[in-house]
Amino acid sequence: MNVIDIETGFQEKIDKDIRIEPRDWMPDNYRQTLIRQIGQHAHSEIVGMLPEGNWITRAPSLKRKVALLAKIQDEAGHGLYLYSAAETLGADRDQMYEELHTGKAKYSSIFNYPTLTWADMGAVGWLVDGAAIQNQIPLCRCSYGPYGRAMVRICKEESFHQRQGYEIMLVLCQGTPVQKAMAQDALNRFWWPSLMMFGPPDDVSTHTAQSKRWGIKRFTNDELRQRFVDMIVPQAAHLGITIPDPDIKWNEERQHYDYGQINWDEFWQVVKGNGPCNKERMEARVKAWEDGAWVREAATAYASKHTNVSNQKSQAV
Ligand code: FAQ
Repeated sequence: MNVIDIETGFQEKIDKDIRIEPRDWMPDNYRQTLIRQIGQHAHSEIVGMLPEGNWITRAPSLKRKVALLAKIQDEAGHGLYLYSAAETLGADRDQMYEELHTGKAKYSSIFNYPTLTWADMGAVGWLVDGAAIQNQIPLCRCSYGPYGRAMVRICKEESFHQRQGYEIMLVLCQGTPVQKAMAQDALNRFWWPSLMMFGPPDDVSTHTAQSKRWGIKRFTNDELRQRFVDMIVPQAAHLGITIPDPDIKWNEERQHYDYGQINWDEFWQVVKGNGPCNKERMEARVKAWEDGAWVREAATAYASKHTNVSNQKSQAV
């Protein structure tokens, strides 16, 4: 079989929705695209712990604190499944961390915005996890097996996160006028950055067309963004708060909500490292990595001692 036949066979498998597994042949660009996307996704989960971690010590009740801690631990778990999925493609985890810490690897723009009030914990769960779910449910059908399977569990947990975020918003919106104003302010600040999470518009997105052909992405960035808007508008109405976009209105012909212009300059500034918290986020990750050096050294020493002992035992047998 020549290379063209192998590539054709690979695409036929994808077109028939047959999963690609780690030991299967795959084009190098397919592998690299997945390592890039899964790596960025893993980094987003890990950096995404920081804006919420900011509120653990200030959660308004024990119940809220326990739920927030559990959510943040879930995000850590998601990062770990995703790093493992990238490793099945030959990526090296330490190198992925290195790329994050030196600013070479991207992570989601949304986590470079500050969380200023408790209501932001509601808005992050409702909007950020809500956007994550819209984007990630189709990824459960990703052509690459380990990524798709990791996404099934991740999506179940993200759905729970969204419910708890919405419930925080609901309680605030049914509370005092000051609490409701806090919820409105959180929506005002997180609305546009949440729309940006879906990535650049389709006519600018560099990877979408090829990723769709390969069954990595099932929908375009704009399609998923529209689904998100359609889901959130009635939920905001139920909460009794206003989306900060005067152009939001139901379009009978399209059977979708129209929405206003996204500030793509702001998006690219944040992606390039110039968002309100990029520097702070990276400093926190690098510090955590450096502070954890002794744990990694101890684990490596323990593992090598353990391996030596079991080698000696098997030699004795
Ligand atoms: N931020 O050609 P496209 C979460 C980059 S997890 C920064 O459209 P693609 C859980 C993109 O990488 C949230 N960069 O790219 C949680 C590319 O740059 P490159 C993360 C962005 O890959 C909740 C360039 O722009 N989710 O929230 C962004 O086809 C609460 C051109 O873009 C995932 O990662 C952005 N928003 O589509 C945790 C899901 N958008 O690599 C804690 C998986 C685009 O050429 C609390 N990823 N860029 O240098 C995906 O679905 C895709 O990668 C997209 C981007 C849709 C994000």
